[in-house]
Amino acid sequence: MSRTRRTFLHQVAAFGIASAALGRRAFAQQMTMPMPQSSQPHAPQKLPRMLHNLELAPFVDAMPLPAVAHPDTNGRIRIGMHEVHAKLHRDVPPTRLWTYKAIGSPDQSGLAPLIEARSGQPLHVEWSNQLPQHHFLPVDFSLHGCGRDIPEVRACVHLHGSKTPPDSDGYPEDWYAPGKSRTAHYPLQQEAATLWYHDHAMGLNRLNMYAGLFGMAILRDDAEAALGLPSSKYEVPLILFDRNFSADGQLFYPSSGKPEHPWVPEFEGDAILINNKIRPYFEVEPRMYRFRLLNTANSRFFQLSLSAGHGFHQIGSDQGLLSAPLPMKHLLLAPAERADLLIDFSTLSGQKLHLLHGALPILEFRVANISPSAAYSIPSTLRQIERTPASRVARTRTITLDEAVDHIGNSMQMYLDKKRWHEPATEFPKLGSTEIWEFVNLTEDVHPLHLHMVRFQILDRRLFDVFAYRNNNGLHYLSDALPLEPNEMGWKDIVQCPPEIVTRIIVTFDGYPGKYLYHCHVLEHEANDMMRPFEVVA
Ligand SMILES: [Cu+2]
Repeated sequence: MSRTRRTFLHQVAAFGIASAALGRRAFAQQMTMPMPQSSQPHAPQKLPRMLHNLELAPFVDAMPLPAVAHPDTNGRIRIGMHEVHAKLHRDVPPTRLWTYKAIGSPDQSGLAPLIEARSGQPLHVEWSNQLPQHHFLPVDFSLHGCGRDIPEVRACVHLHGSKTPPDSDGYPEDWYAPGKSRTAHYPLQQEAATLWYHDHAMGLNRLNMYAGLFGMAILRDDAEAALGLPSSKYEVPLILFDRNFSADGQLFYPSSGKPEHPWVPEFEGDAILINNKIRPYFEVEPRMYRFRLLNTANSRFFQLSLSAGHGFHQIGSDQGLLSAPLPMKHLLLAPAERADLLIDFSTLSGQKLHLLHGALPILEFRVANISPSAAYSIPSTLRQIERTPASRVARTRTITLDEAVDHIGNSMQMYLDKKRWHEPATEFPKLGSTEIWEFVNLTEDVHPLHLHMVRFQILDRRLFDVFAYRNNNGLHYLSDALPLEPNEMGWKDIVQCPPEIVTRIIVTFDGYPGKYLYHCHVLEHEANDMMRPFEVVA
């Protein structure tokens, strides 16, 4: 049994069922901060001298906030993709990044603008690719859709969590080269939620996003505004991710050591960044705040808590508000997941509070030494969330999550339903119909699966007999349905699928007909080849 596998089992025993749904690598990531050497399953790679991020002084940089991009009176915004050099820590030289910024903006922070939008008000974004002609991270030309016969730098933008017609959704093959732009039309006929935008170019997006091509978009509606939640400067985006740096402060992305196939199955960086600063501080007043959390890491799951056992309330997840606030002490945030939190600093005048990932403080809240603001009472209910009834289900699809390994167990490729991206679509849900999709995880990883265009509800998870399934003896369950985490009961667009478990979601294909996709949001998995088309048919 591998060390990480044992770690997983010990953790399951220690944390009980709440943590059993997390899986092997999520646990491994909580337990260790691996250096990039550990991510190289093949020949040793010649490493540059690395920056030891954990030796950098923490909390020396103020956490910046993204510039806000409001649409003009016609609902239009123009955003370019640019290379910048940004200071990510006081003691680290400027780092080359690729970022989005409003066209004409002198912003060199590398922090993409926060798009503010209204439910039901169409948004039109011109996305302009003004990136260099060559990539500065190790492109794997052997991945399909990634050959040497096409431009080396390609981009396309997906507004994650949006219900968007297919021609504006950022289909991975709809990429365009530097010097070109596209205007996407987002009807935004959906409820308030924390959305985000990021690159989705075929075979490249794990590198483009590692380079910095992501940003947050907040969709608001009247129902949410009527709740009187903390707003303006008391509502704060927290965009979390991890990176590795070479000693000169440049991004380091590991390689397998095989020049013809540098892809790695996943890896974690030892530097944790929030809003583009390594372990920053943030000054707050002694009062209630609302934080919009987003995990934009390639592979890392964040296990978050506050220091000194301080609690918080989760009020929203991927697709907007929960039905009621949940008092919590720990939050697991998979890649691409969002969490909307309320944190009360009103009893902490003059004190410090830390946001932790595992045992590591990653953000220092400095509470002003002033009298607390008037008490804020959290609304007891947030919105009605009707559970989608099983009677509405037109069909159930069973989809396996698969991994191919070489003779010594190195991951070579991952699949959905044993098929690759370029094979023809096999899922054709009818527009407006409701289906159950059950994900049978035959791998050792947790896969955060994402469906484009739709929101869904998580139904349940059950342990199953992997050995019997592999030997064509059918699906034999080894447990009853495991209880969902209470914060999984809202509308979602990411579902964590742990190993050796069947995870079921119920989804209504409301929206638009056409070609979409679903994929694992561990970006290395997605690139090779855990991504499949599906087509909504009218
Ligand atoms: Cu995955």
